[in-house]
This record gives sequence, C-alpha cells and structure tokens, in this order.
Amino acid sequence: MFKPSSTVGSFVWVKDPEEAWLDGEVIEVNRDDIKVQCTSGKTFVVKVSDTHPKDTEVPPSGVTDMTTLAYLHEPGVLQNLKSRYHIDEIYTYTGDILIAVNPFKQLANLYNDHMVAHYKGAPFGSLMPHPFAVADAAYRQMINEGVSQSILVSGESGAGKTETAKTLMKYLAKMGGRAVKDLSSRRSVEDQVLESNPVLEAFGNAKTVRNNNSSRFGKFVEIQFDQRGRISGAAIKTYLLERSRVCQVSDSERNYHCFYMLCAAPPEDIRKLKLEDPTTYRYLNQSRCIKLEGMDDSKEYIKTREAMGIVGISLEEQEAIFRVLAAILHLGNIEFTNGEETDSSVPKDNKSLKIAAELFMCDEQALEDSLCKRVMVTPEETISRCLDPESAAFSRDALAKFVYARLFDWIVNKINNSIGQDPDSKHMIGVLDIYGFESFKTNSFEQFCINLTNEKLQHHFNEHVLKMEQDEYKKEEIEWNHIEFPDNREVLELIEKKPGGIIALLDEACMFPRSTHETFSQKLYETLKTNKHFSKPKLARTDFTVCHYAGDVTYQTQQFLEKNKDYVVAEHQALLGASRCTFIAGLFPSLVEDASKQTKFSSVASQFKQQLALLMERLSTTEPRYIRCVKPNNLLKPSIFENQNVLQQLRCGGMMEAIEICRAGYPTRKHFDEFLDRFSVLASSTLDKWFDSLSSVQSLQETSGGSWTQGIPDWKVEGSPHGWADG
Ligand code: AD9
Ligand code: MG
Repeated sequence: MFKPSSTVGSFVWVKDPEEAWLDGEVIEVNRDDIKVQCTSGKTFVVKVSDTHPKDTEVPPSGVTDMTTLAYLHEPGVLQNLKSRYHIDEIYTYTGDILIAVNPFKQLANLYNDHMVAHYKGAPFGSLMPHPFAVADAAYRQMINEGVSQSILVSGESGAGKTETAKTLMKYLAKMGGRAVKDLSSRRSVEDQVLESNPVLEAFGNAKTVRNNNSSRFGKFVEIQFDQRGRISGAAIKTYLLERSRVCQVSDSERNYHCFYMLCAAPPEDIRKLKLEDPTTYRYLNQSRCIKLEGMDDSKEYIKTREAMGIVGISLEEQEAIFRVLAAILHLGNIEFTNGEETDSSVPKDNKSLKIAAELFMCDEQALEDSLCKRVMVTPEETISRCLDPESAAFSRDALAKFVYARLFDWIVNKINNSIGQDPDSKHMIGVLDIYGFESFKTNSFEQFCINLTNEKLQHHFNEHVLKMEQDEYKKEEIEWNHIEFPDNREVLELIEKKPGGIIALLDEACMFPRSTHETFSQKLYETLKTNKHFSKPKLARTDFTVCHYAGDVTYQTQQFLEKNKDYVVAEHQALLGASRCTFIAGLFPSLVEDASKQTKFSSVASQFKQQLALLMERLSTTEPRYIRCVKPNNLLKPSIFENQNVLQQLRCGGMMEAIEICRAGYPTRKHFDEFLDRFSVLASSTLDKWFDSLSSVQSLQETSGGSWTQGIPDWKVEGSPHGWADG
C-alpha cells in the first residue's frame, strides 16, 4: 500500500525547475517540511503540500490507460508517458482519447497488414493502444449504429498529426477496401485516397524550423462508405495554403518540396524546362537549406509522379504542372531596374523573363507589361500606369503566389473528381489533420490563422470532452464534482467578434485606402486595451500579443493588411487566361465581373473564419474521437523526452482535466433503446411484461446482475435510473 507522503520511507514527487518533477524518498520529517532524497541524487527540503505521492505499483512499462493510474497528478501522468516512450510504447489511452508521442524513428511492424488484421473488430481497449484501434472503433460504430464519425488529430507542429492521420487512413482503406483486387485495382478508390497523401504533401508541405515535413495547409478527408461498409467515395477539403512561402523562405527552412523535386528531375526534364541548380533561383536560395537530410529529391520526384498518376492526373497534366512550377522559379529571377520614365521599371535582363513567358506559353511583352504596369479603369477612361522597380517586384511575387495557389486548388479538385463522391453514401468517417499551433520568433498573418484554427479545435475538444460530458451528468442528476477547465471562448471572441474583434478590425483597415499596419495596430490597441487576452508588448510599436490557450504569441503586423487582401490582379488573370497552354488557361477562367470589380477586396481571414465555421458544423454532425499528438523534444530526435516540454503540451491541451473527467466519468453511454437492442437477447423472457424502455433496462440489469457484461471491455453497467444507460 501507499504510505502518506509525510512519513519517512514514503515515495514522493518533488518539483524541480529543470525536470519539472523528480521522484525520491522521504528521509526526514520536520512538521510541514520534509527532506527528500531524489533518485537523481539531488536532495530537497520542501513543504508536504508541494509534493505528490508516487504510485510505486505502476509497472516499469507504465499503464496503457491513464485513467487507471492510482494517483492522478502531473508527475504520474508524465512518468507514465515517459516510461512507455522509452520502451517504444508511444501510444497511451486516456479513456477514449489516444495520446501519441512522436518516436522520431520508424518503429518496426507497428503499422503492417498483420497489425491491421490484429485490430480488426477487437473491442476498444482490449489490445495495446494504437491509432488502428481508434479507426476500428469509429468504423464499427459507423456500421453498427449508422453514425458518421470524425477523428480529430491535434498537437503542435511536428507532433505527428500527419503521420497519424495517414495511419488512420491506411486502416480505413483496408477495412473498406475490396477483398479481391481486380484489374483496375491500381485505381481503386482506396488506393486513390491513400495516394492523395504524397501528392498533397509534395505541393503543400515544406521544411520549417519545427518540422522537416510541415503541412502548410489544413486537411479534412471525408471517407464515404456504402451500405456494406465499403469505401464508395471521398472528399478532400483543404484549408488556407500558406502562399507567402512560394516567394519568401526564412533561412534554414525550405520552399514547397515540389520545387526541389523538380530541380532533381531526370536530365531530359531539366533540359526541357531550362532548369539549373536549385541555388540559382531566388525563391529557393533565400535560405541556405536546399537539401533535406534523409530525403532524396530525385526519388521523391519519381514517386510523386507515380502517385499523381494513381490519383488520376494524366501525363500531359503532370508535365504542365511541372512546367508551371519551373515557370514560377524563372519568374522569381526577374529583377527590375528603373525605366526611362520616372517611377517606371524594366526587367534588368530578359533571360528569365523570356524563359518564364515560354514556359507559361504567353507573350513575353504581355508578361513584362503585367509585371511593370497597372491598368486603372475609371468611369471615364482606362489609364495605364507604370510601376517602380519595387512595386514591379511586388507584382511579380503576387503573380507567383497566385499561380501556385491556383495550381494547388486544381490538384485538390482533380483528386476529388477522380476519386468521386458517392451521392448515396449515408455515412462517412472524417479525418482532420490541420496545421498545429505555431509560435515563432516572428509571427505573421499565417500564424494568426493557424492559431485561430487551433483555438477552434481546442474549443471543440473542451465542449465535447470537458463540458458536454459534465453537463450530461448534471442533466441526468448523477452525483458529480464539477471539474474546472480553462475555457478559451473569450480568446475566440477576441479574434472573431464582429464588430470589434481582431479580424473585423483587420477587414476594416483593409477596406480603408489610407490604412497602414501602423494605423491598424493603433486601432487594435485602442479597441482592445481592456481585453485580458490581448496586450501590446512594452517596446513594440506595431506588434500585438494574444494569450492563446497554448501560450502567448506576439504577432508582427507588417504584412497583415497585404496578406488579408485576396484580390486578383486583372492583368495577371488576363495574361495567363490567354496562355496557349490549355492547362494553364484553364487555371484562370475569365472572370465574369467587370474589371473594376476584379480588384475589389475580399478578406482572407473572414473567408477562413467562415470555412472553419463550416468545418465545425460538419463535425457537429459526427461522433468525434480525439488523438492528441505530443512532441517529446524540439530537436526532432528519437529517445529524448523533455519533461517540461511535454507537460506544457498536456497542460494547454486540457489533457489533465480530460484524464480527470474520463476517470471519474463513465466510459460509454447508450440510450435505453440502443441498450435494449444490443442486450435484451440475454434476458428476453423477463422483458415482455415491461412497458417502457427505462423499466426494461432496470429489469435486464436486475435479472442479469450485470455479470453478463464481463469480458466486454467497453461495457460496464453501473445502473442509472436516468435518460441513458451508463455503459
Ligand atoms: V505540422 O503541424 O504539419 O508542422 P505534424 O503533422 O504534427 O506537424 P508530422 O506528422 O509531419 O507532424 O510528423 C513530423 C515527423 O515526425 C515526421 O516527418 C516523422 O519523421 C516523425 N513521426 C511522426 N509520427 C511518427 C511515427 N508514428 N513513427 C515514426 C514519426 N515517425
Ligand atoms: Mg502535418
């Protein structure tokens, strides 16, 4: 048995500034103070109230479900994850929630077909924790109860969300795939769903300081199933690709993977596209990082082309896509100098301009004009205005971003069209893999949107796991001690409120022609100065800090206005819409509105906010399941488990509260009717005389004494006279 912490010989956890918590033995007791000899060698004299008792009965390999820990406190939870991590048990349950600690190394045989077969149909919790088990539970519930499911994978950048999402998709593809491969199996729906991953990663992932394969877009994949549980269609929805990366790369990061793959293409492609070494291109050489350890760009090129074929992108289309990428690289090398007229510009030399025009299959002069001039349409006349070299360079980058964004959207659309949606499908399983919380040295508009997404997801988690569960107990009048949790509603309000929230103020600034980032920041300071989640850093003139659920992030507003304006430059649209290449022209269908409307401002942040609202609405129609990914260290290396770092992630994700609620609460709940449907067969003779389902359930429990649920791990009957049967 456990001894209380205030006796000599008992084992406790004490706080340590470096390691967060250290374990040790009490060697002396003086009233409230105790002296602890830690296993690390350190000795502490601390107050008893500042220690936690140590559970000495936890096996060295930890427990598979944290809700079974004898003591529920931070050091216990941390120690459990850590000891499991060190023996490569990277997954742990907290009730239904799966915690995944990134191993940063390949674990043999963990995701192979044998494991798929192993988890197939196994009751949740009966085998070692695994994403396959979560996917299986979702699949079974969808089949048995006809409820659509969603699996929400969250965690900070580099925590393993994308890898986990792929693991889930692999399992679902196996479950819902055809049993016998036919001749067209290379193009089966499940293959296409899986092969969409490498394609989207090539075009939407890049190396950042946080993750060598960071997703720069969010993704919600809905896998649709037919009546027999076979995959019958899929829909991939993507969210806000980071456009600025196409022309602006911080040192030690990289542009999108596809550019480096292209530069490592076979010689005949290189020759055709007039490519040189990647360091030649301004869009790539702003960072010294060109090669990525462990990634062979030439092999990736071949693999990506193959995957593109599987998802239905034809060879001609693939060639056109890579031609557009090459054109973007050449475009980036066009530099401008002063032209003859004041405030005008001309390209420094015509080499890159010529090649870019050739690859875009458009007129060279038209390309130059679209970069160096702007057409102003007034009610009276149309005037052509020259741009100075700086504005021309800005226009060039805008064109590059515009083309890339259209290309990415085209690829997503193409994949969706070739996989096809099943209009008859009643049920689906959605897998959400969206960019993780980001806090860099400098944080711009992209980080602001990414962090808003994470606030929304955290809110969803709070509502479902922490709030709704407790509300349900209250409603059902079940004895329950309310567990407090940090609610992030106020932060969401600070960002989203209309009028007066940050996005609304940003939109206002964008619509007002004379606004600058300075006037925008001033307006923020004035409007939000009393908001406790908002602050102005002491020495900053235009920065602002938001107190996010996962920590404070200071944003630099310099490019907020520009990045929030989603307008299409009419000249760019017209130029590429007239390309002799039908693929390129098809990316830029002519706008129906008149020219003056084409440059009208539409807000990226507001569109994104709306997209997120739709996503939340979609999720609310499903049964959610959560996987929380944890990044054990910032070095991206195996076998390093940084206590403080992990604790921080558990704390801000509300995991401690979730563990507490899951432990105190009931593992599953069923409506009386569902309960009877499933279990009445066990005592059918005694049920006839009862009229309503509540009485029937009570009778069933009395007759059976609950013993019949033994051996069914996810069913425990506690007996409740309430609206649902506690299972
Ligand atoms: V971001 O928000 O997109 O920047 P993610 O998606 O959370 O991030 P990702 O899944 O890309 O992180 O994982 C980062 C890296 O960790 C991967 O490239 C792998 O090298 C490594 N990783 C993650 N999970 C596993 C795993 N289960 N097994 C092996 C893993 N390696
Ligand atoms: Mg990712």
